[in-house]
Amino acid sequence: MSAPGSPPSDAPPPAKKRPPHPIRAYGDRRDDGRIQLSFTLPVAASPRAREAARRFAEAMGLRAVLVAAMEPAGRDYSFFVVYGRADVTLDYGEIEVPEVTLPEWGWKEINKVIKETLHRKVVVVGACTGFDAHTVGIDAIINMKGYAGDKGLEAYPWIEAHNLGAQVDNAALLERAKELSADAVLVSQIITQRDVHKENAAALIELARKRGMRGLLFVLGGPRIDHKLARELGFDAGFGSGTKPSQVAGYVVDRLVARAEGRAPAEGRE
Ligand code: B12
Repeated sequence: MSAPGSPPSDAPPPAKKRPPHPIRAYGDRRDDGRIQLSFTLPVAASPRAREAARRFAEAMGLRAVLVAAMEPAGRDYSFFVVYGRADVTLDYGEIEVPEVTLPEWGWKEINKVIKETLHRKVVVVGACTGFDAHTVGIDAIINMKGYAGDKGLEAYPWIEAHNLGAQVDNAALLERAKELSADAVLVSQIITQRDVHKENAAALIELARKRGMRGLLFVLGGPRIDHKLARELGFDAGFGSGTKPSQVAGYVVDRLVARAEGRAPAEGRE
């Protein structure tokens, strides 16, 4: 747990200049720039299709292109694997990505911190929202059995967890969060076709703002979600593939404790 008086754990770290660190793709030798790329074209497999794949990769800027595999992928479609050289150098030193800072707490410690610091149960409400019916991810976080040997939030005596399941409307989720006086709202978005996850997640935050509920903690999760995207969509934090329930519980409790100690303001609270 962060010491009282220390900066909130989701505050951006102080800007520190990293030394230049140029990187190129690694194929057979360091800095050779060789990469492998796969894609599908809407043409039947044939010598012309193979040449189309080569030109396609060249048009993307690859040099010395080799079409390593061409496989039919249904009628009138072909799947290609190409190798080529990308003359791209990046300065790794310039790359900054916001990351969720998590306390290193296990089940026992999280319960202890809630009991001794907040003196009440933490209430979370979660759902897979919109058209999305993929419940396995939110179940992994909330349900008793948990994920990868890590107990789910329902297994924490000091957390009251409500899993609303699949295809939950944003308005219904907020309504339930209000009824339950929830501390945190957990949202799962698995379907990303046509960026529906972004649209749906941003709409939830917009609605929460309109209803004066943005002071709750909003956490977004799913295989294509990361902290940066979640922050851009207006959430407090984002979690991707392989997330364990104790990481989510630790994050939520750390934030609530930080707020209780006056180290972190509730976002959007007027
Ligand atoms: C199982 C499955 C289904 C099941 C879902 C059953 C259920 N009750 O969930 C069924 C058969 C219903 C289904 C249907 C469809 N599916 Co499907 N499905 C899958 C599949 C095979 C596995 C998903 C899964 O369970 N993963 C396991 C869990 C544990 O992982 P996870 O979701 O990533 O969750 C972890 C993290 O992301 C994170 N997390 C997730 N949510 C949250 C939330 C919070 C708050 C936090 C903190 C963390 C967190 O923590 C979890 C644990 O680490 C995937 C392919 C794949 N291999 O991933 C396709 C997949 C997701 N499905 C896909 C599609 C397209 C569909 C359909 C549209 C197909 C169709 N044409 O009908 C429908 C959509 C139905 C709908 N309305 O949503 C695509 C999505 C493509 C895209 N990018 O949009 C995938 C990727 C398959 C593919 N390659 O095309 N599907």
